[in-house]
Amino acid sequence: FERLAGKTTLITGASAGFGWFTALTFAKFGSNLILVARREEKLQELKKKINALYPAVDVDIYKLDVSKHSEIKQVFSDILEKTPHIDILINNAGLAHGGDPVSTVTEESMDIMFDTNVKGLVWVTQQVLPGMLERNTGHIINVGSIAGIQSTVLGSVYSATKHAVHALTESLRIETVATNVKVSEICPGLAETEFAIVRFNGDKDLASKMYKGMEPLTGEDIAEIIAFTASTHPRCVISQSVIVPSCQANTFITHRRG
Ligand code: NDP
Ligand code: 8X3
Repeated sequence: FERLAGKTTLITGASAGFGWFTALTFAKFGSNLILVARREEKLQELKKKINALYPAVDVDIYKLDVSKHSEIKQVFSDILEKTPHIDILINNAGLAHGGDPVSTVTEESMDIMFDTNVKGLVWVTQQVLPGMLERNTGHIINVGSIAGIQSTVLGSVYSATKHAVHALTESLRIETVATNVKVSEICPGLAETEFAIVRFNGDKDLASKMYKGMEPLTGEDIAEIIAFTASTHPRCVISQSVIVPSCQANTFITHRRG
């Protein structure tokens, strides 16, 4: 992962789960960091941890709700004024809100998921991509999902948002093909983070049932894949990776004990 040293990486959704562990992994290999999420206190905790473990790494944190376009414009004017050169953008912030079918999904759930997972990703990309194109170098890594390949049982609209992430990632790769900007998509399967707790509105018992009788992926597993994706030779792009726990064959088939 030595190609990460001295780079500047912006991670959305760094206050928990994949984003948190990706920040720690990138810091370990010497990348400076810009970390954004809504929970500033969690970002402060992470910054403190990274400062203690890797004192040579610069860490800036910004409170940002990526579902709010005007907030993105405001916060990025500060980010880009301080750090105009961002090498790697990891569009990771995202969530599932409930698990309702198409027939009953609410307007609130639709808006939260599309505004965060799809629109937020586009608005953040619009802030960072122009600089990358101007410098003719950079890497955008979008966190999609296995649900963006095959819809999940509980995830009608969530799956739709992750299918949209896939489509946008492909479009972005087409749009940047004549440049040295790389575009990658990471599609994890079942991973135990705060994801299920958020999906089930804080119900930890319901959340833990998602992983009953199986060993899910961890935030560290996905962080390692993202770091590897960001570390390949400039001529080499990992366009899409699907990462599942060894007991998960695809979206539908997971082997569980008992
Ligand atoms: P977590 O819930 O652990 O982390 C989600 C992160 O996204 C948090 O840091 C949260 O920060 C941030 N976030 C959510 N909404 C917003 C918002 N509006 N603005 C800014 N940040 C936001 O989940 P994961 O780490 O598992 O999820 C990360 C990504 O991986 C998501 O895109 C998810 O869809 C995807 N994914 C997850 C899988 C899983 O099984 N866990 C599988 C496949 C994909 P805060 O609340 O502080 O804003
Ligand atoms: C999340 C995948 O299967 O947990 O992106 O809904 S799943």
